Amino acid sequence: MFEKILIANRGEIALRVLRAARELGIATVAVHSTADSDAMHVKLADESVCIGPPPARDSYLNVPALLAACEITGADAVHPGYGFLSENARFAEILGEHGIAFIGPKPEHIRIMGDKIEAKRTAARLGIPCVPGSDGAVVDAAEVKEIARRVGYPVLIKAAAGGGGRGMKVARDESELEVALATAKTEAKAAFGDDAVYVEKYLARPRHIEIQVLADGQGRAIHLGERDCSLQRRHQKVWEEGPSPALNADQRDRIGGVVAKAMAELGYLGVGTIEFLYEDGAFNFIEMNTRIQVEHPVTEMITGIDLVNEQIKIAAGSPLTISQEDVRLSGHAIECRVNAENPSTFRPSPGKIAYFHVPGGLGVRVDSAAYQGYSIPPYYDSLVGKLIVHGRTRNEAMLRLRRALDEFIVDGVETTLPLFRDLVRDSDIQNGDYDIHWLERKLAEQD
Ligand code: MV4
Repeated sequence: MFEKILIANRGEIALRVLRAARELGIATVAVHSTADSDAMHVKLADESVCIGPPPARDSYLNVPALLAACEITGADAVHPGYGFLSENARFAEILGEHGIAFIGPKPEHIRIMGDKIEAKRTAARLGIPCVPGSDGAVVDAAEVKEIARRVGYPVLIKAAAGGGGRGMKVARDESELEVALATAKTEAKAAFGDDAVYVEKYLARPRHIEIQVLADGQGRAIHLGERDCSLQRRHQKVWEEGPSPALNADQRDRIGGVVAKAMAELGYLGVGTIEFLYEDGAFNFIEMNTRIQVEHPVTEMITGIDLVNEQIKIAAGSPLTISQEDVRLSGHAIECRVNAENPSTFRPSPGKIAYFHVPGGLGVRVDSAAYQGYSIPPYYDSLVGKLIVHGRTRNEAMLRLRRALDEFIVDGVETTLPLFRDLVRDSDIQNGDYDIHWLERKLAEQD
C-alpha cells in the first residue's frame, strides 16, 4: 500500500480524498496556491506545499511544481480529484516515469475517452449501445447529408475534442447542414485546436443517466447502479439522484451488466462513469468520464461503498474484492450542489462566509471545505458544499432534503440554497418528471 498520497486538488474533494487516505493509514500532503493558504484542506493534511500563484494554470495545473512537491515530501502516489489534471493522460504518464503512482485509470484509457470519437468507437466495439450517427469523423457536407438521411433529422454535430457541451451544433433539416458543419468545425478549432467533428441523431428530450463502474485493471469489473443528472443549467449539474426515477430494476441490471462486462474486457482500472442519454426506453452512450465525479456520494449513500477507498486500493495493485452480488442498492439519495452564486442570475458570489451552519441528523451528509470566517476566493469554482441526503424511499429522501435545506445557513455570500428550496417543493421534481432541459425551461418561465 502507499505510504503517502499527495492530493493534487483543493476544496471539498481534497478533504474527501484526505479522509479516505486517513482511514487506510496513509499520510497526506496538501498542495495549494497562494490564494488557498487558509483553505481547510491545508489545515487538515499532514503536510502542505505551496505550488504557485492563484491562477490554476500556475498552481493546481503546474506539473513541474507538483512533481517537486512529491519529491520534497516523498509522496509515492498522487490523487488528482476531479477537474484540474484528473483526465490528463500525459500527467498520469509523467508520474509513472518518475515512479509515482497516479490514482486513476491507465493513461491509454484516459486518452481514448478524451477523444469523443475514439470513446464512441470503443464503446460500440465493446457492445455498449450508442447514439445512431457517423462512424468516426465526418469531412464534408455530402457525407453528413447521407448520414442525416439514414438516422433522420434533427442531427447534432459534435467536436471530437469536445465534451461538456462545447462545440455542438444542431441542424434541423438539410438546409441547415452546411452552416452547422462549418460553424461546428470553426468553433472546435478555436476552442480545442482540433476541427475534427462527428454526427449524431439529435435526441430532443432525453434524461442524462450515468452508470458508475469500479474495475481493477485485471479483468474484474462491477457496476454500482446509476445516477440521474438531468437537472442541470448550462452543462453544470445542479441536482443528482440515484436510483433514477425513470428506471426499473430490470433496465438497471441489463445496462449495468453490459457496461461492467465492457469495462472488464477493456481492462479498465479504477472508477469510471459511462454517460448515457436515455429516451423512449433506450440507452444511448455519449461519453465516459475516467475520474471520480462530484456526484459520487449519491452512489456511496445507496451502496455503502467508499469509492475513494476503492480507488486507492486498486491503484496500489489490489484486486477488486467486491463482487456484483455483494452490491446491494439500498434506498434513495439526492445531492444538491450548493454554489456561492446568486440563485437567480447564477453570477458567482465570492467573499467571506460570516456564518456557516450545516444540517445534520439521520441520512444527511455535507461534503464541504467551507467554514465560518473563510473567504471563498474568486479564482476557482463556486462550490460551497454538497448536501447529500439518503432515505429508504425517494419520498423519504425528499422530505429529509426539505428539512435539511431549511437547516442550512450560509451568511455573507449569496448561495443557490433558495433554488433548492424551490426545487424540492416542485411537483414535477416530486414526481421525478424531468429531462435535461427541464431546469432551463423552468428558469426561463420565471424571467
Ligand atoms: C447530445 C444531446 C442530444 N442528442 N447528443 C451535451 C454535452 C455533451 N456531454 C453531450 N451533450 C448532449 N449531447 C445527442 N445526440 C444533448 C446534449 C445535451 C446535454 C446532455 C447531457 C446533459 C445536459 C445536456 C444539455 C444540453 C444538451
